Amino acid sequence: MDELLIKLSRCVELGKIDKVSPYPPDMKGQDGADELARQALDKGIKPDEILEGALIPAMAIVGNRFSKKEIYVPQMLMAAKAMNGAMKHIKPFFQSGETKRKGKFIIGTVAGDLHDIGKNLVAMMVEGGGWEVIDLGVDVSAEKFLNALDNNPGAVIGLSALLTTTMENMKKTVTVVKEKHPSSKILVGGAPVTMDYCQKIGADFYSPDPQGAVNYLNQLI
Ligand code: B1M
Repeated sequence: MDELLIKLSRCVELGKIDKVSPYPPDMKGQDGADELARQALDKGIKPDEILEGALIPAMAIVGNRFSKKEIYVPQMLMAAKAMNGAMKHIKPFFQSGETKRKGKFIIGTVAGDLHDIGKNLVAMMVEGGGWEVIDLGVDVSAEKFLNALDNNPGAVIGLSALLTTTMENMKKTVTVVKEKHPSSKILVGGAPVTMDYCQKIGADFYSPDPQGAVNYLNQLI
């Protein structure tokens, strides 16, 4: 692999955003994901190759480390920021159609629930996994999820809930969405949610963490 891509991958893994970013301290003053992605494109490396060869594998390493509790939320956030630093150079190629995403993922925290830290981490990791993410935010009604799916046929839906009281609204959302789109796929997660609950409400998959969500989506393609 090109030396630039190896370096870029390492920057994303370690959360080195750009040259001026002081994190991680032992990389101070060095180019980060932002500069290296630009240099890779300028060198003629295709955006697909940057994505598939450096950015997505780096985020998968980060996600797996987080699942194994080898790293925690702050490190994951830094990696996602570094990924975004590189992605700003790649995004125009998505818009022009030269580079394709794996699919669309609609995510939101269910009605009545304002917790969004976990939901945002899942959104960032899924985007880092090569998917287009439509983030509906927090306190999202079943109707809003349905409307988003109507406007983005074939998208996978992700529901997050952090309260035992709002988990009920996951059930409502699954019912409303599946009634109109029986073949749609719905992924659920959040601290009080379990595989048992997922099956009980007729959702398709439960993941305890962001990488599990990425793995589930990837096996749908
Ligand atoms: Co609230 N809160 N909170 N809170 N809060 C909890 C969840 C609670 C467990 C605290 C406690 O009592 N010990 C408790 C819930 C009890 C229960 O129902 N079982 C609780 C409560 C009661 C409340 C209020 C009702 C408090 C009150 O006002 N009386 C209130 C409710 C507001 C509302 O939503 N309507 C409330 C409010 C808040 C704040 C606004 C202050 C703030 C949220 C800020 C924000 O999100 N922007 C807050 C916070 C921060 C927490 C705690 C401390 C932390 C939650 C968090 O962000 N964790 C939490 C206690 C705790 O967990 N220690 C607590 C970190 C995050 C990375 O983890 O969200 O689990 P998590 O996400 C994980 C996985 O679950 C998974 O991936 C993430 C990374 O591994 N995941 C998915 C999440 N979504 C996924 C979706 C997927 C797949 C995986 O696929 C789609």
